[in-house]
Amino acid sequence: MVDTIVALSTPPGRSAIGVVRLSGPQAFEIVRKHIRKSPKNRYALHANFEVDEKLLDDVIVIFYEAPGTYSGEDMVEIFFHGSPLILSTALRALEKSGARFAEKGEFTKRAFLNGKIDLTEAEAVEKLIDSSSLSGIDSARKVMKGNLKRKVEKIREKLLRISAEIEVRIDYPEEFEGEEEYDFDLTDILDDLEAMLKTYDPAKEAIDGIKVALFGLTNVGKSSLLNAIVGEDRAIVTPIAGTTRDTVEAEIFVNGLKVRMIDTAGIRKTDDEIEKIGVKRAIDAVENADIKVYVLDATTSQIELPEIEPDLIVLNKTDLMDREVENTIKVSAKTGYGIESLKSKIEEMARSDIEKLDSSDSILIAERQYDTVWQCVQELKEALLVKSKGYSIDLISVNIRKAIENLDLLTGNIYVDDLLDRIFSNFCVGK
Ligand SMILES: Nc1nc2c(ncn2[C@@H]2O[C@H](COP(=O)(O)OP(=O)(O)O)[C@@H](O)[C@H]2O)c(=O)[nH]1
Ligand SMILES: [Mg+2]
Repeated sequence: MVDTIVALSTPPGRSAIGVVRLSGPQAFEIVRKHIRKSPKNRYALHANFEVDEKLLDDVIVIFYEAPGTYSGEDMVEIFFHGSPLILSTALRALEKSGARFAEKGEFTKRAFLNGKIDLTEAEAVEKLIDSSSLSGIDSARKVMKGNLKRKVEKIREKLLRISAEIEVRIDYPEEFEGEEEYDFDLTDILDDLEAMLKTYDPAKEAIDGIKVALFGLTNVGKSSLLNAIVGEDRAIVTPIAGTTRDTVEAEIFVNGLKVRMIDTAGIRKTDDEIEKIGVKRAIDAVENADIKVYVLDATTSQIELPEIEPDLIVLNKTDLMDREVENTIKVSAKTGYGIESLKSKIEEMARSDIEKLDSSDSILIAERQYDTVWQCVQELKEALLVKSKGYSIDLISVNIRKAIENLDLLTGNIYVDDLLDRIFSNFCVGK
């Protein structure tokens, strides 16, 4: 029999209230060992919670009857006063009465296993909680409501029909003798999938925050600029070239948008072993950044442009020398001049990316989702290539089947336990 799980669903520590959740076939029975009230579906009941027939706390309890619940099982939520001692005593008592402590994400995992939600929706629950901006929450909510799932189901149906047509020709070639080669069109499907892929980067920015890397030659003032932007001394600043060895990261919020500022080692040729590693890390960090900001020193006679193409160029130390360089934002890390315009510019660039999400309905919000859709696209392109070369339809059928398989992996129509463990281990306990 399926066991009944219990967990604290609010963060540990003192709080106004602490919510304990149970899910499983014995949830009602277990709770009724501590609460002398009959369950009433979806009613907030005021009750005494007893342990060993002694009052522990007066609580609000809600019983949710299966199957119309989050997990698809009988569930109970008990609202205690937020004392860590009351909560740990209650949890231990519920365990003694037959519940098992839940693993991370186990309530949501059960929702998936009971067919209440698919994998994309499960992933959206976590992203919604973790999201660093309201746009991220919007994107996650769309996925949580099943928008991605429904789109994928439609595409899958179309591919299944094509696959079936091909299979029947493979199995009964005599029926189709004299007829023309089977023709099929993947344009719409590929367009839809490619559009989906394009949503991933902005969605990641909206959910995790925008990564902005400062890069440039040594001593141009990158570390000073980071400090000026975040408003505290995070990175070490000295007049000595090559001070910054490792990347330094600091978070700020610009009008509700999380920006992860990354300071990097100055990029130059060096024999210093430590600095060499720093330069490599710098290049990696810049390549991985959503917005690459190249910092120039206004006092140096030659203005060198970098190998990595920047999204934004900043001219620093303009307090020492005011000069005009095309397409740059003038700043001074020392006086603070131009720092606010730089922040606004970064915000504007990030928003123009993220705003694309408003008009998209099928958004990919997890790397795993991106990977499966990407794989599906590769299979379909391969199918088209095989078709254009006039090879036998047997070969095409393999690619189409693999494409369908990737969509099944995306929604969790097919899955392996390992994958579920990986997905749900990122969740909070009690979700
Ligand atoms: N006058 C002036 N000096 C600056 C400015 N930004 C940085 N510096 C100085 O330039 C030197 C190198 O700065 P640092 O931030 O360590 O440069 P990094 O190597 O690019 O990280 C330090 O002595 C800073 O005080 C600025 O805007 N104006
Ligand atoms: Mg530095």
